[in-house]
Amino acid sequence: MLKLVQFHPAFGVRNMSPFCLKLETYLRLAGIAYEVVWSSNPAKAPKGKLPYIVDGEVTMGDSALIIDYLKGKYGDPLDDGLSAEQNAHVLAYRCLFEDNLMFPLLYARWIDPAGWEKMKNLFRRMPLPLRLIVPGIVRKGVRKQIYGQGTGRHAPDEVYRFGLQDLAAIETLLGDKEFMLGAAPTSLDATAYGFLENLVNTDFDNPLNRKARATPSFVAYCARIRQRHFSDLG
Ligand SMILES: N[C@@H](CCC(=O)N[C@@H](CS)C(=O)NCC(=O)O)C(=O)O
Repeated sequence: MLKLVQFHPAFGVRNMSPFCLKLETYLRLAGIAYEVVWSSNPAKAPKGKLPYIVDGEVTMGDSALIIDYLKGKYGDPLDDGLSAEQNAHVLAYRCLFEDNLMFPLLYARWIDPAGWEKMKNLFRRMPLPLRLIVPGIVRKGVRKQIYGQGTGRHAPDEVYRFGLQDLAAIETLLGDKEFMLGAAPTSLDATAYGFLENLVNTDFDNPLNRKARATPSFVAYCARIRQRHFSDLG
């Protein structure tokens, strides 16, 4: 059976990595059988990041490449009937989440002192002296990544303003629909749920989490996907 290698559950959500939760959601929405292999070491992944899959002889990293591979091998029950315009929306909004909102989200967790206070707990089971050294190294790596992308050069209120603009656009797209593009899920919903679940149902205290929790359509969307597609996990 296909193996999904991903981080352990944390902070009250199935996965605190939006990309791991995206891929697991995709597998569930598309009805592809899989088993989870838990990992806390992205260094062992083919591209140095989680999630990745092992499917027989195939070991593959990157959720977007993996979904393309899965569509080729198992068919495309989610996006098959989409028009060219709808496919363009899937791509554009996927990039809004993954290549834009991702950076304010990383900032809120790893750089904002309130987020960092919570994130430090992820390392609490490491043996000494690693527990004292590794958190700072990981945080420094994330800081470098955010600075390189550009978001890390902004003042906190500017970073959050960009993130809130993304959430406003996503709220507009969702409107009062069941899924991002209508009554049926598409692959965009895998990405959307991966991110929104992480904002609505974790208790980080920052403008992005607060906005997501205060947006009824986001709260209902996450509850709907949890109930329909993750209820077997309790
Ligand atoms: N483009 C990748 C992004 C995956 C990604 O950023 N994973 C993060 C967790 S959210 C990770 O493994 N970070 C560990 C690291 O960079 O060392 C995908 O779509 O799978």
